[in-house]
Amino acid sequence: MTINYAEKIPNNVNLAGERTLQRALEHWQPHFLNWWQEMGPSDFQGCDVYLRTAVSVDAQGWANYGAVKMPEYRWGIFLADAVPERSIGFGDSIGRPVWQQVPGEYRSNLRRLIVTQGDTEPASVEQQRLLGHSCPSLYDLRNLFQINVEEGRHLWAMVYLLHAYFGRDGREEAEELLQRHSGNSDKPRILTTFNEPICDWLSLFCFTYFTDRDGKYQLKSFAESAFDPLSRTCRFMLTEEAHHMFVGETGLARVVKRTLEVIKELGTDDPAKIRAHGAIDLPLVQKYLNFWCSSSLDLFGSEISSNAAAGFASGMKGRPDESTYADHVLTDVNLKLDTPEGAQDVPMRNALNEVMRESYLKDCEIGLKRWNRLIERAGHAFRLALPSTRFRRSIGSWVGLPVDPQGRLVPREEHARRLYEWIPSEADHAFVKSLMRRVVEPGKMAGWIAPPERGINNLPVEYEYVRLN
Ligand code: BYC
Ligand code: FE
Ligand code: FE
Repeated sequence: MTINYAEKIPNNVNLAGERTLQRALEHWQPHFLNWWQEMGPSDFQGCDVYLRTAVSVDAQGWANYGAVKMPEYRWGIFLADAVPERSIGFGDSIGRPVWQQVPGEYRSNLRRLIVTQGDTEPASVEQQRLLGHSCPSLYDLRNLFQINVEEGRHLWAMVYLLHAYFGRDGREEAEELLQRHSGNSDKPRILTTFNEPICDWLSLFCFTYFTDRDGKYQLKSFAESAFDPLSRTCRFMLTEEAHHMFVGETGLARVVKRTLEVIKELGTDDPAKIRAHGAIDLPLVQKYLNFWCSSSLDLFGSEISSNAAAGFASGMKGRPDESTYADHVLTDVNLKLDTPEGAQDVPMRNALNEVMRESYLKDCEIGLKRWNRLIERAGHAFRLALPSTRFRRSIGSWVGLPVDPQGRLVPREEHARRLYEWIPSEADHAFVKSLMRRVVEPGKMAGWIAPPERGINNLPVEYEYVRLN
């Protein structure tokens, strides 16, 4: 399945064979490019960036590396190969053939899911728009831009589905995806996390660690979908997602590593002294983890959700890795949920957001183990941890309750007084921001972060990944 790059819109869906659709997408394309210029990375648009571009959707062929100016990146429409005779894997219609068109009764729900997914992609690019100015190295700058162009392509993926399968409503939604903006008070992005500012690289690493990982889980659940074009699109998107989470995990590891070096150099882990030396103390890293993890936990929706039940019943949205479960119908099973009112038995289909959140959290633990191993090897007792799922929730049964990061209910007054022991205060943000000075000499790193273990695509770390001209 080689991608056709000869056309205006690179694709592997035989777009040339569907003239009306092709014209509609070619009409949307300049709107996207305008959005990229206005809301995408500020500056750097004329620089050569060492980017990877998909050349085919199979495992061997997809990554092609080379110097590209971002506005010339070949955004397009790439679906993973169809699975022959694929049938629905779960829910009420299990075993029936998957859908190549959208069944009328599911149209509005499916459109809502695709629009919500699509909305997050450009939102993240908007959130990260100014970070290039304060990059800790050219290597990091290149990674930021790689993520940004791929999130732009993920928007293309959802816009293709809207245009190809949802008629006029779909085309209108595609326009609106470029009109809502992250943090805009009139037209914000749909999900809260995507309206949070990302003003520094520590936030970027937390975002790509926690929030892109929500992307991984949501995409996995869509990869199971009975709507086959959605499944195929998401299967290919998942191959791109791995790098985004890699940037988060290794970015945080490098911050921890550098801090440990400074602790050793100074012979103290006193946060004030670490900060005075221009590094980020570990308790501050913990506050950032608390903030972005709790925000990302909301992205799974309420623990008890009729939307989740309807999505599963119909076949629209499965569980990530559905085939690893024994029961794919879930009509007579309950899940015991921990609510502020005590344990509650909930029909499993209604509790699937929580099931997903639990598997997500297990995946989140992996990085924590690695970072803590670095700390342990350096001989320190400090450990980083994930906050409790009850902490700082804006969605679900723990909404607004005064809970500490360990999950204990505390008096409201204490919660208000201690909140900024748990998440970054204004002063913490200001401190981290003060460290964010641009370092662009090839191979050089800012003082708050250790160099990566290796460069991109077997190139040395010193390679000039972005040519600033
Ligand atoms: N903020 O039944 P409920 C990614 C709304 S990340 C604001 O509890 P449901 C990426 C919800 O929309 C992956 N609103 O939840 C990462 C609903 O509103 P309506 C993004 C929220 O529907 C980094 C109401 O509350 N993909 O790809 O079962 C960089 C009640 O909903 C939030 C998706 O999200 C929130 N956090 O599940 C780039 C997949 N949470 O409809 C990219 C598509 C809930 O009643 N979306 N609400 O007005 C979905 O599958 C579902 O919409 C959700 C919510 C999982 C988000
Ligand atoms: Fe994405
Ligand atoms: Fe991503």
